[in-house]
Amino acid sequence: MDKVPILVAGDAGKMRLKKLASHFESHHGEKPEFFIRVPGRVNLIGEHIDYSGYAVCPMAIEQDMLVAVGRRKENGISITNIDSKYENVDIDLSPASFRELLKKDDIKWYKYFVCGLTEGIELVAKSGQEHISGLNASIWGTIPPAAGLSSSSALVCSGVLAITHADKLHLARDVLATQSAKAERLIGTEGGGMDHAIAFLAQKGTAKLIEFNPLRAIDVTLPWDAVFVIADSMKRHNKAAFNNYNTRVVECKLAAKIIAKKYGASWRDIEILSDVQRILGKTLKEMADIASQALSDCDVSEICRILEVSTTELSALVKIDVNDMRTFHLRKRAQHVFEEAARVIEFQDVCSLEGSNQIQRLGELMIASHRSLRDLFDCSITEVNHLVDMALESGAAGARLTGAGWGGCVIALTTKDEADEFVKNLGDKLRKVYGLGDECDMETLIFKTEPGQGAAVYLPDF
Ligand code: NG1
Repeated sequence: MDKVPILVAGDAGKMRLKKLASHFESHHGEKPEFFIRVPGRVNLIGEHIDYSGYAVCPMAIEQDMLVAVGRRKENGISITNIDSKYENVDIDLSPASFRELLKKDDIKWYKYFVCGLTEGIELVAKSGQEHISGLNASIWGTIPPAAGLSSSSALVCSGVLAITHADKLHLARDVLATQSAKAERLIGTEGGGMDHAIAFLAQKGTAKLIEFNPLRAIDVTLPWDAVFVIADSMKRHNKAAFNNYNTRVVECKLAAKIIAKKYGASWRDIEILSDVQRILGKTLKEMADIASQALSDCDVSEICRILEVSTTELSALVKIDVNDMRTFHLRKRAQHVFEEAARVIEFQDVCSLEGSNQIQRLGELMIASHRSLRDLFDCSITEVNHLVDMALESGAAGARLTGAGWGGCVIALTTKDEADEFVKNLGDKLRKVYGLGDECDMETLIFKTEPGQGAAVYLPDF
């Protein structure tokens, strides 16, 4: 697979690079050598299924993390942010000091970048290359944090790319994506690989079907008249601060093991729901039926009884202390995963077969996806459900929660002809509901989005 492109910025991009370069120079006392740009993403469909091994359909967005980078002779790394609400930090540039910092429970914005540096250094070490002693970095992010648009992963990917590029290690984009997904788990969330994959594999003008094991990105050409709009519920959810995301990961793993055991497969080797589907040789529809028959809500003792293991053994199998968990909603979670995986395939099919009612069919799939996230996966909240309803009342063909959930953004589908009116209608509703005055720039809360470019390196030519 090819490498991250090294580009020269266009006029608009150059203005931003210059501003970041001047911030960099005033903090680090020298000019940056290069810039890294990693986009955020919006997931069109396929939510909470990447960590079960199923394909998802995201696209990169315009909002991004821009990082100015310079090597330095002295040991250590100095990280600053153009936004002064994010504190600066100086640390040793060594995996040991990174791991020490990541072990602490406090939530600091730069930890995501440090996760990326940690795994980036690992890649450099594996390549047999010497890694540089020090690095200066200044960051400018435009992705709203904790809003389901992958700001954290963009920061992680930036860390991996910054250190490997500084060390002159130009790796294939899929390798960088895989290592970045591994890196983000250092923060404590057991996420899938969607965000890092689209960050590195995105291409302007096309959404991507991202498949896992092995990682692959296939173009999904959206209907010519489709317009996607992101709307923000203004509710934030930092998934590293709560265990609800990891709980869903564990529920899906346990569902996979229990189905495998009930169907006589070697359940200890089964990690994820797509494994059990493959072993049983069933369709997604058949798997959804199996989930509704073979699974139910269970507590820890019930799961231990079914799998014939102790709680200690169970905790080791799913890599968390199961005693911290009460009820596992295995049926609902697995049913969502199999049905959502089928919706992704249908979404791609509808996109590839031009027809008169493409938009309507895509919209229906998005609505079904949202209902499933709300009712089966329990990862939506009242405000997000309300936003989806308002988007549909304002004329969207479909709308759904995007990203991990429990707050964040909604992605809505409309058409070229109706997009402006839709944005205005929904904007007016949001103003009323959120009680926003005329001074509020609605474009930060509701905006059209198009498939953007993946990660790139920029060299200063000014
Ligand atoms: P966001 O929205 O960035 O928190 C998370 C996971 C994805 C995926 C989605 C739900 C990480 C880094 N990201 O995304 O892998 O599982 O939730 O579809 O864990």
